[in-house]
Amino acid sequence: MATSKAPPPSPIQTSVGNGGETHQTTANPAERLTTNHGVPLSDNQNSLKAGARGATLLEDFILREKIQHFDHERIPERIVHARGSAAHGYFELTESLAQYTRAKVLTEVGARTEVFTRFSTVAGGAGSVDTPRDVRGFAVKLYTKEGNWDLVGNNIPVFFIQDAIKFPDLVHAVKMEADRGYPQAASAHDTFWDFVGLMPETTHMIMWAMSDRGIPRSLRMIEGFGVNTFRLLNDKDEATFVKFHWRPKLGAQSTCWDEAVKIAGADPDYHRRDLFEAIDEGDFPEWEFGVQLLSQAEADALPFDILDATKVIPEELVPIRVVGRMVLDRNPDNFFAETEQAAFLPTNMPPGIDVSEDPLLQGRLFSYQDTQLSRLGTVNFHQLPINQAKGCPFMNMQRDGHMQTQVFKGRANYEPNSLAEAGEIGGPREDPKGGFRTTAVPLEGAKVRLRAETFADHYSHARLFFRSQTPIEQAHLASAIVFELSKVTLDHVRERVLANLQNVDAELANRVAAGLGLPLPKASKPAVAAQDMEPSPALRIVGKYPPTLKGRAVAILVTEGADGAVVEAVRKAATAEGASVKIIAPKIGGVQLKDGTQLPADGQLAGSPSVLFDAVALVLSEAGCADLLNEGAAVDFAKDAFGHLKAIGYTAQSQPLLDKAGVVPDPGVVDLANGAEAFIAPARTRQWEREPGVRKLA
Ligand code: HDE
Repeated sequence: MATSKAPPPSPIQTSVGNGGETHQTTANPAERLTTNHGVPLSDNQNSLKAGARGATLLEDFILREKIQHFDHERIPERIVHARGSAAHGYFELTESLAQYTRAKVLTEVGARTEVFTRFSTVAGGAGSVDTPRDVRGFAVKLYTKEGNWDLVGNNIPVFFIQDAIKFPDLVHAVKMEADRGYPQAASAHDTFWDFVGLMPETTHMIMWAMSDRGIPRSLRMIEGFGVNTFRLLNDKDEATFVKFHWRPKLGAQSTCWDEAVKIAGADPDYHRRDLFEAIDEGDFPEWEFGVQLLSQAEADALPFDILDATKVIPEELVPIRVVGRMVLDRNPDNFFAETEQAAFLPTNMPPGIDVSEDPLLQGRLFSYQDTQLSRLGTVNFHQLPINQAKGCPFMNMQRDGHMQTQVFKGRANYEPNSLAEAGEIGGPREDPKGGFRTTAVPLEGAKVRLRAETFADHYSHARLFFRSQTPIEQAHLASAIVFELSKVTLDHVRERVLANLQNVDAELANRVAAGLGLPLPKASKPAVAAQDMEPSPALRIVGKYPPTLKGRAVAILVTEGADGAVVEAVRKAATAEGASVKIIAPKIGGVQLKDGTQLPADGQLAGSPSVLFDAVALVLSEAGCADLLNEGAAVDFAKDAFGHLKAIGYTAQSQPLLDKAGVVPDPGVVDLANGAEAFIAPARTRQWEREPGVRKLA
């Protein structure tokens, strides 16, 4: 039994007897509630009525103002990337790129630039869950000294389509189907795979999205990519092509599909909570910032077109130079004001950074500004605190419009003007040397609606990706396609995808067909036959992330009479390695340990399934374990931990629960009598070798 503590003192100080409630009042002008226009309120509990039991009066402007504000509290959610969470932090340059760019943010080594970074899913609405199979958005707003730089990327370095004109079709196809309004946040349905089958250019991105990268373990464990090719422009106006990369210190890590599905129910806010809590506890997520740089000649020598966003530049061909880092160290104060109102624009670039002719990027240059107008409702959205340039002033002759918050002085709202000559305010002027300049790209050719021939190869890079994966990842990828196509109801859609997959890799197509239990149709005819490229191990996740407990969560399941010394040993060892440790008990009040001391619980068993943790220790008493044998949540706790390839530490008294859950011995199932360290070693990673014994993969 939990010892009863006195409840914390109530903040409520006075009672005014309005129906028995109590509430705080104040006479201090600095503390008092007011209307939006500053009129102090005497009563925030009761509307104005004709008699205590009478109808409410229209006269009640206080009620009307409050309700009306509430009625308008929502703004349109983002059309894509609606669900997201964000944090503040800083970017620090560690190596100068002055040879390539004049952007101060990339040349001033050691300087810190404030950032606001928003992570998101793509397909679901703002209220959807955090763990669907989906691409993750990785949008960074850097408040540089020369204006905001928004690097609006994803956790996958390529995209589904080559030309922005297909974006509305792609998004319509993946979002909920138009007539039925479902499925929410899921690509496993007819219209998405219909689009995929008909648009072979999606194939490479499909490989990535169906790989484990589509189901990340944490937002702190995703890579980020600028995706589109950009240019850097130096003092001499010489241009260099550039690809931008973010690499998480914790390594890119994923969940298992079955786990991701269960997390969606157990904690729809899994990623959001993880990010918020980590930052709150001072465990700041960090990424390396890297660039791939290419001259025009180097780009021309590649066997693919760097303007095609469905292509990846393998690190083995053009190495990533790590030149900086980003640390997120502060949670937003207010979700709406900051995360929701943040407006990212790929057009936000300081002088020295420029776009390329990538037709996807070219479309993005229009779309984001346009979206912000519809979401935020005014051309003045750049004045919202989260969007305002912080590293430098912003000034021009743009005036007026909805929600103008600046009060300009003087008559000069046009440029050029000579009012300064008369002693009046003249206003800002151009800076031909320091201002933004566009790369002088030579133009040629006729005005056409055409896809470049250099964009025609849709399969070589998909093949490169698949063949670069470890066998474990290949099996996950094939199984994900089987899962998704099994949700498709139209035979011809499945067949078309199977026909295309053969151009990627015959073995992959065969495995998917076998997983579906369907014959393999004839291969489709590609516009250009796929080439074999040198596999790129850098494209894997498995084997790349560091074996560590940092950023990982460990649960210790306890019952009444559990051995406190074992609990303490596991807690100490895991905490020392950087894990966040939670005590899970049948009741939230905690348990009384064998030695009579009370152990408070962080979570109640039914609400804290093992899917929420990376490794679990079962420290049960004999009686406690016997009791849990009839508790489905406890059996699932052990069964899922095993099925999701997690390390399981156990005490001898906990063995019956392991037996009931079908947990069989392997190197990841550790008797805690061998010491907590023996459990920590396998807890640093997943037990991939266990997988063939627990699930059938394609
Ligand atoms: Fe976006 N995208 N996008 N996108 N995108 C939006 O802008 C668009 C693309 C990305 O956290 C929208 O403010 C077009 C690639 C992120 O607020 C919209 C095309 C990449 C975010 C839009 C693309 C992205 C968005 C919706 C094809 C990776 C969330 C809300 C040409 C490099 C930013 C908004 C945030 C958001 C348009 C393709 C990343 C509709 C037309 C490629 C991370 O304007």
